[in-house]
Amino acid sequence: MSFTEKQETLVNSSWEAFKQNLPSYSVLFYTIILEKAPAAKGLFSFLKDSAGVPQNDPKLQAHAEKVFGLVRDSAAQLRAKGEVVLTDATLGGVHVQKRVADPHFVVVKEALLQTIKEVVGNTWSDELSTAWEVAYDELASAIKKAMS
Ligand code: HEM
Ligand code: ISQ
Repeated sequence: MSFTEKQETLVNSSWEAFKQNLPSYSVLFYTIILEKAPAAKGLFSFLKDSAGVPQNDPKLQAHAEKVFGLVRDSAAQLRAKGEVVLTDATLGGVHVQKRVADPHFVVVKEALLQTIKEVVGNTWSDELSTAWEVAYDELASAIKKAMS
């Protein structure tokens, strides 16, 4: 099934809500990732030297915003042309260098979906969740392809 206008709208509106409170949602995102994969802490330059997840770190926020923003872009691309083409040619190399593997992509996906669930509160729906999931999966496979 192709990515619908409704799905793109659902992703866009929750992306806007995510950005409204970036400081707290970005901390939530990393906190969930580290709960699921404690060893991932050492991978991130902006996490490895701090005790927990730094609460007011512009770099951490910018990285989280970039990840969610790329998933949002992926939704727009799926809607416009039915496929995701990486706009950042360095994305494969960065993740190869950090030795990111398939199970990590599952962890980041679950953390992203749990964060969005928190962002949208009682407007959460299966349809919204599926829209983010599809956009993430297509982006993740484009990154994995660039890694191989
Ligand atoms: C770096 C995006 C999946 C770990 C980056 C960068 C981007 C990015 C844009 C460049 C630096 C930045 O601006 O943040 C994504 C997207 C993903 C994804 C869109 C999934 C669709 C993963 C996964 C892991 C991971 C699964 C493993 C836990 C890292 C690390 C860096 C990085 C460790 C280097 C961060 C640093 O500068 O210290 N990623 N990534 N990424 N990514 Fe990912
Ligand atoms: C993956 N790649 C880059 C940045 C990230 C930030 C948070 C969680 C996962 C990430």
